[in-house]
Formats: sequence, structure tokens, C-alpha cells
Amino acid sequence: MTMGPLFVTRPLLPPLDEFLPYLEEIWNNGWVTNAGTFHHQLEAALAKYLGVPQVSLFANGTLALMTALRAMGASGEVITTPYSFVATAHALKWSGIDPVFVDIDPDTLTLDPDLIEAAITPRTSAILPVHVYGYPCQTERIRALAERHGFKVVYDAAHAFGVRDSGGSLLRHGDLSILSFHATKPFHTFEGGAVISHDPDTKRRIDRMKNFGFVNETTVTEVGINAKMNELQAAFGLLHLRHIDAALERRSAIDAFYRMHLADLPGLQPLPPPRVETFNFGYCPVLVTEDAPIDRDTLFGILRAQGVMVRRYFYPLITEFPMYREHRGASAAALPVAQRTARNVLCLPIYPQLNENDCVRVVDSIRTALTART
Ligand code: T4K
Repeated sequence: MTMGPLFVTRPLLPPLDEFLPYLEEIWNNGWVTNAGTFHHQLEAALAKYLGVPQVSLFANGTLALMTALRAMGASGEVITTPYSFVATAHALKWSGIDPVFVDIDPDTLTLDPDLIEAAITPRTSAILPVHVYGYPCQTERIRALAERHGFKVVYDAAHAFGVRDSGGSLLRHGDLSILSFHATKPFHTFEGGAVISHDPDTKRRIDRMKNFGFVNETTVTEVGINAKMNELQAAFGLLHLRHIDAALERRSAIDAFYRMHLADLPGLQPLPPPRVETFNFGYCPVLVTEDAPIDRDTLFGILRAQGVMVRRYFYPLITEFPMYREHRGASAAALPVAQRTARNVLCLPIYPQLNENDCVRVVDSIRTALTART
């Protein structure tokens, strides 16, 4: 029997006939983009679901991040993490801002607040931490530090859809947060994203910025961009929301299955569960420890050869890409924790459509690879 590939993720696609009524409505009213009905409905539905005051929808997470940084007046240098998807740094660089890299803390794999102070210069304007894999940053320490220095904080919360800590949504932290609704995310709109703000004035400004800066037909008050989410994306988002709780529950069960069946394996260490009230299980990262019988890349090769399409999010580090190598903080010696994590991490397949046999296949492949050599 041949077995197809098990990808690291697959987009959730509800039955097509559930999407058709939305399409019919779009076809009937002829409104496909520029703040249509579904756009407004999804903003309201997401604000309610996420427990946040203001949601501005975007065409994707990268444009949401670029707009958020600009809205906060970020310029000069912004302190950020090397352990993220490259879009985090690209959003800065594309906007003419120099990313300054600081190492991550080994428990949460997020920006280490102890190291931020030493990276500050007169050019620093903001901090851009990432809730990587949905694991919360040390938000209180970052807030205190930013307040002390008068910095803005924009959270790259691309991975943090629906994550809540004891005080509520993780998205309440910082001046702004951004989400990604890319097809690879637990909640997606094919492509998409959002900026989460805390007051109506900021939301209005962000909404203007994503629509060329238009206030009305004849007035443009600032340099804007076209970063709007269209009606097909928004309609799909409304449909996806109807399925999200069941999908997150299934993800949680898969995570628990892996944790249980991989627990006794020498050389493999799942990340400790995050200290949150609600999690989204968007990723399932494990670390191949230094004492493992084979190294991470050997295990990666064996699993991929068997169709278990694990990924090395986030390897290489952003600082290893040529356009970031010379930036402040980018030297390997300054980033020991990020270097070690990028060298050891593997993300296992996790998405609601995985069935029990698929999960057993993932576990068995890893177990065989790691124990065959001991
Ligand atoms: N900040 C952070 C921290 C981020 O992680 C991201 C994006 C952003 C900002 C920017 O947000 P966006 O502008 O993207 O909204 C993926 C995604 O493209 C990217 O959104 C995501 N982070 C990043 C972590 O992962 P790739 O290059 O790994 O995706 P790809 O095409 O290899 O897909 C992974 C697997 O998913 C495939 O092997 C199979 C499956 N897949 C994928 C697609 C696109 C499907 O089954 N169907 C599909 O349509 O970047």
C-alpha cells in the first residue's frame, strides 16, 4: 500500500456546498472588495470571537505588519527576534527600518527581555516581539521596558489566533498586534491578516492606511497602500469561524497524542505546554536534543523520505539570510539560544484532518528512526 505525504499542515476547507451561498450572495450583489458586507461582518465576528475591541482586516499578515509599524511611527531601528518567519524582519526592512536582533529566551523561544536594554540606541523607536508558535512573549516585562524608554510595541501575533492567557486575549498586549490568516494558519481566509487595535480612532486610521489613505472620495490625508481583504476572503472567514472550535479541539487532541506517544523517546523533547488558558495548536514543535542518536537534519531526511513532511520552522534564522547578516545583533555568537533552537527544531504535522492512523504513522516513523540507531 502506498501512503501519500503527510504535510506539516493542510488548510481547513469546509464542505464546498457551505461556501456556495456566500458566493451566490457576492455574485448577486456585485460587491467583491472595498469594505463590503462580508468584510464588516467578519471584523465584527472576529472582534467578538477573539475578545478584542477593534479588528481591521488585511489582504495578508505582512501588509498588516507593515501598516501597523507605520501607524505607530516606527523608524530608525526596531528591536526584534531572529527566531521567526522572515516576514517579521522584511516588514521592517521594506519600510526602511533597520531590524536589530536580540536572542530569545529558552523557555518560550520569544524575545529575551533581559537582552533588550543593551540593544537600545538613540535610533531605537519600537520593539517588535513575536508570539512564536502562539507561545506568549514576556509581555509585562516588555511593556515596562517600553514605557520606561517611550517605545512603541507592535506584536507579531501571526501565530496567536485565539490564544488567551489569564487576563484575556494575548492580542490585548502592546500598542498593536497583527494576525496572519494564511492558508497554513489554524484560522485562515486563504490569504489574509488583521491589525488589532484598542480604540476606534486608531482603527479608523489603520483602515484609511490600508485603502490608499482615503478619508472620502476627494480627501487623502496620508500615504496609504492597498492592503484590503476582499469579499471572497471575508466570506470564507465567516464560514471558517463556524468550524473553528471543532478544528481547534481536534488540534489539541493531536498535540496530546504526540505528547503521550513521544514522551519516552530519548533525544526528543516537545516544547513544554504554554502557560495559557486557551491555545490554538497551530504548530507542533519538538526539539531533537544534542544527545539524540541522530541529529535533527538526519531525522528530517529520514522522515521526509517516508512522506512525513516535517518542517524546520524556523531554520535558518532570519539573521542567516544575506540581507540581514550585517545587521546589529546578527552575529551567531550573540544568538546562542536562537542558534541552538534553529539547529534542533522540527515541526510535526498538525491539522484537524489528520486521523488516528496518520498520527500513528508520524509517531512510528520518528520512533523507528530514533531507536534503530541506539
Ligand atoms: N509573521 C510570522 C511570525 C509568520 O509566521 C508569518 C507567516 C507572517 C508574519 C506573514 O504572514 P502572511 O503575510 O503570510 O499572512 C508559510 C506561510 O506562507 C506563511 O504565512 C507563514 N508565516 C509561514 C510560517 O509558513 P511556507 O513557505 O512554509 O508555506 P508552504 O507553501 O511551504 O506551505 C506549508 C505546507 O502547507 C505545505 O507543505 C502544504 C500545506 N499547504 C500550503 C498551502 C499554501 C497546503 O496544503 N495548501 C496550501 O494552499 O510559508
